[in-house]
Amino acid sequence: MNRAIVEFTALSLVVLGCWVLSRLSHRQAAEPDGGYPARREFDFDLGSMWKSVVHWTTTTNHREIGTLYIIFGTFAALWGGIEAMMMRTELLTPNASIWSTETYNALFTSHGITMLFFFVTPVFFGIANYFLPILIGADDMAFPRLNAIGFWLLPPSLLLVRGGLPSQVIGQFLRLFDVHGPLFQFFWTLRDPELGWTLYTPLSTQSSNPQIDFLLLGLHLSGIATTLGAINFIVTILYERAEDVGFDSLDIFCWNLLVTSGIIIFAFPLLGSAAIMLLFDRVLGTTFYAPQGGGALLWQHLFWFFGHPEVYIIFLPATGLMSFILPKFAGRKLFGFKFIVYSTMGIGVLSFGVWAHHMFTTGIDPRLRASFMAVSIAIAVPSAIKVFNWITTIWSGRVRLTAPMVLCIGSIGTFVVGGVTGVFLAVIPVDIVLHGTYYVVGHFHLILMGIIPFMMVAASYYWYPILTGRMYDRQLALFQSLLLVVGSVVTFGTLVIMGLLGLPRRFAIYPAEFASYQRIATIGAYLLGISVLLWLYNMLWSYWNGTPVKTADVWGLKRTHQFTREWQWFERRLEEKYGIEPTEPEITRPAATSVPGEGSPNILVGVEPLINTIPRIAGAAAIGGFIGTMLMSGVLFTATVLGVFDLVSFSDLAGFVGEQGVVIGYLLFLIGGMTTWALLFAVLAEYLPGGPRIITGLAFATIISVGFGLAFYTGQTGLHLLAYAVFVLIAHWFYGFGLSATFEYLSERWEVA
Ligand code: HEM
Ligand SMILES: [Cu+2]
Repeated sequence: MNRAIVEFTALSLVVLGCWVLSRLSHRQAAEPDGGYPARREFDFDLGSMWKSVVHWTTTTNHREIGTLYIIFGTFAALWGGIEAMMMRTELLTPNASIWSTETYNALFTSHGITMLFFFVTPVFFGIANYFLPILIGADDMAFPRLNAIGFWLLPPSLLLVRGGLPSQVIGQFLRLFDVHGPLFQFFWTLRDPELGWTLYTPLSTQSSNPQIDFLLLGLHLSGIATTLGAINFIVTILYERAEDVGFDSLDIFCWNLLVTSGIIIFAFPLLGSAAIMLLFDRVLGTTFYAPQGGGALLWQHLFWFFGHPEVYIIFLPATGLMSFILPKFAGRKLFGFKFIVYSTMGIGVLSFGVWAHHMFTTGIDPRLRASFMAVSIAIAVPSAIKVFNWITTIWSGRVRLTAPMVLCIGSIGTFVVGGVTGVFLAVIPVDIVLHGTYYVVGHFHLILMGIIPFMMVAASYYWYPILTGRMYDRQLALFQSLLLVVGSVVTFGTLVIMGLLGLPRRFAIYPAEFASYQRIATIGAYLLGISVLLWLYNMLWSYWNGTPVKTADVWGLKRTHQFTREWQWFERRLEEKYGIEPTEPEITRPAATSVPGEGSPNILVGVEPLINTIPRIAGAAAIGGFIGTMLMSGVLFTATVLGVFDLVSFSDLAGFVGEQGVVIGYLLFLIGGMTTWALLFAVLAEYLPGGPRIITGLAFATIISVGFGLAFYTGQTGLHLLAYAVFVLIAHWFYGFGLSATFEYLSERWEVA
């Protein structure tokens, strides 16, 4: 099939569908009721259309620019999403029967680039533009015009990066009319590149497709746009806060944006420089990445020095949204606010020190490799702190299962598996086996899909009343959220399994025995696609037909004193515009207390004594970790003797680290077990919720075992598989038990923790 035409048609159909839907829903739109006006009619006379074009292209209002960003990002998401569906359709059969292998290569390249640069960052910038000034009590961004420029650089950069597809469509169109000559040739030579989103040299220097040059320029331009935006956020947060917003009372979403913007400032200029050097190699004959210059490894170092921070650039705003939204529906304050801020900053710094974990298999010096392994594992600690704080926030809260909350919980689940698989990839021996397989694709999609769009959708529901003054269809939203979670787990969980079974990534053709797995993944992907369309439908339809909100306290946030600034702003607006009076709930309860069982323990009290006791309790924690790890090893050895756990391949893996592989591997395992989790436990021990610490320990161990089980799965089936899973679980329970029991015991005798 002709890919360009199919893709172009599908995208046009979705966009057209949105337009038709908005026309239809507007025709049926509810009559005005009382003080609440119906939406304005679409005006079709040229004069007013021109006026609104001028208005929207010249606006410097942060909320309007935010809206533009969100619409642009949604469009890019649909484009990239259609490509994802096309790839999964191709993978239904083991041979390349629907698209050619070249087309498949082009599809995964443009899918990745579109999603990372034109969907995720713009949508987060949109949300930030809309809400950041409101959340910090500013009138607008610090540099409104720079803000507008930052946005308007994006459409041309998208066109430069994705020019291959439109030009191919135009070329085919011209051919219909039998046009020849240089114009025709021009459109015919540009094609979507087939490089992968990492643009690895020497492929990217040698490929003759001129579209790659445009792509590099476009990436450069989008980098400039992103950097401008980041500077604006930083200055706005530093200088435009209202008098009563100090850094201690800056909300968690803005904190995350601040750190993200900081990372952007260091990461994107680097990408820009590296891309320009690549462009020079291609068109001016320089030799930056040629063997006589820096070689192909230079590109990889430069690219990943940008690339790893980039994954956090797109991940941190999502965690910010989670930390912001989750407490509202858990009915209690965010647990461990300070620790979440610290962990965010920690990630910001560490993210620049781990890039070479993407290059473990390139033959860099083993001693260098080992240090990158250590830092990569260390970066999991701040990520884990976030997860524990979220779980703990839910733990003794009173959860309301609205659509945003379903997405928050689903996100935590997918992030845990995504994060733990990441930790395993950070271990050199495991990475050597799994690098280049679907396992990696599963790892990053569980995070990229399982927290970023989840949180964007959650935010779109949570703030829908502020954005539109109406409520979305809640039933549909609940269904859509569930479908999104299920679709992601099915799709990307299957990818992890296929990777463990050894299927290499980035091939259109694959061995036939994987066909049924691929089909399951594709079905999951279609569920995702349907879920996205349902979301789009809900957003558009409810814009015209949703029930108008009658109070600003849509979510009952006043009850738990969580009626944050953006809602207060909304309340004032409702009163000014429609005369809707503020409401007060009958009963309120504290969102945080230190009384057990009532609200949350307040971590802000007593940070200092905690820090003083850390050295003392760390020792106790290490003992617990040692006992636990010993017990865990015992269970795993038993499982080996029974033949359900494959110790041989497990210890073979350790051999990759160095000569004394097995011993070093085991020592690493032991020391890791004794310190990492034990320290986490020690730091949080005082605040661990839910009654006995032992239950908490077991619960956390259960969570960790999922990732472990997946990572060290060696192909067991049937009863063996069951036994394997049971042993992994028991081993981790022993670990959790050893750790928490030691704590429980010591806390009575020594008053540790
Ligand atoms: C919890 C800490 C994390 C660790 C230790 C970790 C570790 C790793 C490692 C070692 C790889 C390289 C695998 C290989 O190519 O063989 C990798 C790949 C990747 N990770 Fe993570 N990761 C973590 C979190 C994240 C997060 C939060 C994101 C995104 C938001 C992410 C996105 C990616 C992406 C996109 C790739 C694949 C890049 C590519 O080859 O195309 N990771 N991760
Ligand atoms: Cu990385």
